[in-house]
Amino acid sequence: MSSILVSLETGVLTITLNRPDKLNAFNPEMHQLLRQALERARDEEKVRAVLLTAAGRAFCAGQDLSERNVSPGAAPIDLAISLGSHYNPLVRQLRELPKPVVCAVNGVAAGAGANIALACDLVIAARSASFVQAFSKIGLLPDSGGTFFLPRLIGTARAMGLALLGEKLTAEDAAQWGLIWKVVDDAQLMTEALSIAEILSAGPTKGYGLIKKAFALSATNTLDAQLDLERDLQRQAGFSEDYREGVAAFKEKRKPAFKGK
Ligand code: LHQ
Repeated sequence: MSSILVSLETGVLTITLNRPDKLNAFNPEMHQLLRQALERARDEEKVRAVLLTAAGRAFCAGQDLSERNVSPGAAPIDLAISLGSHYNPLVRQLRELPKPVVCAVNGVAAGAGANIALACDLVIAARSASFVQAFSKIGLLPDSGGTFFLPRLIGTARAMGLALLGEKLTAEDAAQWGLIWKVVDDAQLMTEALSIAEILSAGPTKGYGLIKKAFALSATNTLDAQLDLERDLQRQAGFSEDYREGVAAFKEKRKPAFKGK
């Protein structure tokens, strides 16, 4: 059974983490297949939004801790190799994909699993889901962008509490804290997530890509630099077919037919 399932329907590429008996923990194969699926999302014009979710009761338990011999007696392992070759490229790929990525968190998201979810553009969680910065429980620090995303999303006080204590944050608290977009009843998760992904897949894809770029750069820009960036990106957006269609549809009081061009 493949550790990643991929299907394309109405412009939405649904990617499902599929190691449910391992709580969808990452092993090298799952990394490789996920990266390939995201490359497909980038390259195929038909793909206009991505929906990332997972099979079974968990979203993802982070690194598969049973993969290696980590024990007091064993030789030390260089974790930078795993981050450099797997997790960091994955986070960059999600952030740099010029198409929106919706993440439907169906259950617990722990360690790198939580931070991969937060690297997506719009996170929707089932009421029974939770987020755990489990790293400190095993002597590590949040990785996969955790130390970047957490303080920016919820402020340093809450980010530090989560990172130091490694406690479970319920999906409801995550939504209330502004860590994620929203929480829905478990039974509604996939319907709601798919409906959002379909709205996005029928939207102005180029404009969405530019929104992602502007937000990414705002993390380090001054206001002056960001204003210049908005000017430059808006020039590009204004040259898109979808901008012309959007304005025409508004004037004609009809629904726009965006082509993602
Ligand atoms: C697992 C795992 C798991 C294997 C549960 N692996 N089996 C990057 C670079 C390189 C190296 C280091 O890491 C990283 C990034 C990281 O992600 S580090 C953080 C790794 N992840 C964790 O530390 C999470 C560990 N798991 C947990 O804290 C809990 O299991 C969670 C909160 C995910 C779920 O709790 P429960 O719902 O209470 O389930 P459980 O604890 O009973 O787990 C169920 C089974 O899944 C159990 O196996 P068993 O044979 O007893 O049924 C766990 O051992 C196994 N499992 N996570 N990451």
